[in-house]
Amino acid sequence: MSVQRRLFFALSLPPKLQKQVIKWRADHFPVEAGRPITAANLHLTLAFLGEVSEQKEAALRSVAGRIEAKSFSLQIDDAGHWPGAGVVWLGTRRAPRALLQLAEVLRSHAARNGCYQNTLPFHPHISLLRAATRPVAIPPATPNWTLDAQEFGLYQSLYEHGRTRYSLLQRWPLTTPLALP
Ligand code: 3AM
Repeated sequence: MSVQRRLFFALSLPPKLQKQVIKWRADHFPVEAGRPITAANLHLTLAFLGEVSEQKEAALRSVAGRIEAKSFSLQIDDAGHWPGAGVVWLGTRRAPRALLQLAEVLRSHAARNGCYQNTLPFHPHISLLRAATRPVAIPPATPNWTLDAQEFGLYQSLYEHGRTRYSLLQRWPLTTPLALP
């Protein structure tokens, strides 16, 4: 049987933004609110693929390499709590069209390759806390940071020594929109 890897497409956060997010989280949530996601694991999922065979992974990498999607800037200006999923997250009030298109194309290729896609609408978010199933106060004033997305990546989710680690396998550039004269 071929080896299967747990994969997803995502945007990463630059180190400066990781630090801002970690500080904001530490300043606004008590330790009992949930399990914090480590700085290096912070990401914005575009499409979750699940357990994928080598052949399927190769097909999805090939598809990803042919995507011509535009780079974009995302305002991180929203936050929320999904008690059912136990997730506290940061997100955006105005998802750029280029982000929605990129997620849509990745999700539809994933579905075509047999990777089940959640039927819930895509809600771009950066998970901050997991196992946050009890009520959590979300700060009324959310930050206003910018994530400049110039590339997207394929990540492997690994569970090692009792911890989840996300490993970047490959990244692809997003094209820079032409400047208007
Ligand atoms: O961006 P977040 O942290 O919400 O929740 C998992 C994480 O997303 C999600 O994939 C990302 C990397 O692990 N994930 C895990 N299992 C999933 C599933 N069965 C899933 N998303 C959809 N369906």
